[in-house]
Amino acid sequence: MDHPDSKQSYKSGYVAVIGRPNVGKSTFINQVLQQKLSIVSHKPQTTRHQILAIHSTAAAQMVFIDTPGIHNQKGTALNKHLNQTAQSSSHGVDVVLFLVEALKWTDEDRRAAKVMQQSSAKKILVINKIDKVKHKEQLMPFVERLVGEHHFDQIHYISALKNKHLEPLLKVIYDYLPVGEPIFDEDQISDRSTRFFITELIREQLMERFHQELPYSVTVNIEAYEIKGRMHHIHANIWVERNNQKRIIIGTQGDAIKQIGIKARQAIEQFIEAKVNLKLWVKVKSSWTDDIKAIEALGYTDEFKD
Ligand SMILES: Nc1nc2c(ncn2[C@@H]2O[C@H](COP(=O)(O)OP(=O)(O)OP(=O)(O)O)[C@@H](O)[C@H]2O)c(=O)[nH]1
Ligand SMILES: [Mg+2]
Repeated sequence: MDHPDSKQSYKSGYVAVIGRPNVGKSTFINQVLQQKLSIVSHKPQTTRHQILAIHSTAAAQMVFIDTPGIHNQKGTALNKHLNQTAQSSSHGVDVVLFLVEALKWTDEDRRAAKVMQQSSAKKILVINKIDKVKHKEQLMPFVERLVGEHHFDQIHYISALKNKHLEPLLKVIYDYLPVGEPIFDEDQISDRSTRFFITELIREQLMERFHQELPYSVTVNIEAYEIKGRMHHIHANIWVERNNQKRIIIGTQGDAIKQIGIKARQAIEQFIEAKVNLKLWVKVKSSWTDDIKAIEALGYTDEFKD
């Protein structure tokens, strides 16, 4: 996005993207950055870490915060941690984008709206997935209800997937940002390491293939990373909670894990632009989602700090 007055008024700031699971938060951010920074799937609770996505243009630096979807599931330490992560990200930001799915309003949206309402930032209601709405006149009563219940500074209708109507939204975000220098180096696109993205690309393959069979708590960590010549040798562990989940991932005669390995390797090669030798191990750690120490060990407390 270029603005004629960009030299006098370079702007920078933080934009939290909040909403229940599966509304398209990560899809939106990837589309703005034109880069797959955040993994996407049709299974709710795909995003499990707070990720900064840094969008630098000639006029502004918008630091988007992708957050785990705010959900109603109680119980495990991981679930609580995910909600806390999403909640804390709405504080200390300049703009909050509250994403909803067109014509869908659930208890989880309501819960997410409560979080959004606590923020003192500018609030933009973003109705996503409008490509799915056949009868656009249905949007009016839907939106009227939302704005009757909550305060918003702006309303936008977009399709993140089809890249529709993102420009006007970006323009408004720009308007709301304070004048300021870039916060991050303009070449930097995220606060996360390459290792982090590698584990996410492996997890994405697992989510895509086993979205029915596996709980969202499957996690991945890197055991070893060695560069020999031009080849990156990566050993990664896939953590599950039960033996039967391990059997599912491995598949008959190792068929499933082999396929996942191939696809993940290709995605990683594309991401790091180098040849990769990927080895995957499936390991069982019972009830790690209930174990705060295990969550720490797997990097869940390594969140962005102000
Ligand atoms: N039709 C349509 N589908 C979309 C759109 N945006 C996202 N999706 C789909 O919705 C699903 C969820 O998208 P995500 O971007 O993973 O959603 P999220 O809000 O990040 O979800 P969590 O990380 O689980 O909180 C994926 O299957 C996307 O392809 C859209 O504009 N139109
Ligand atoms: Mg997401």
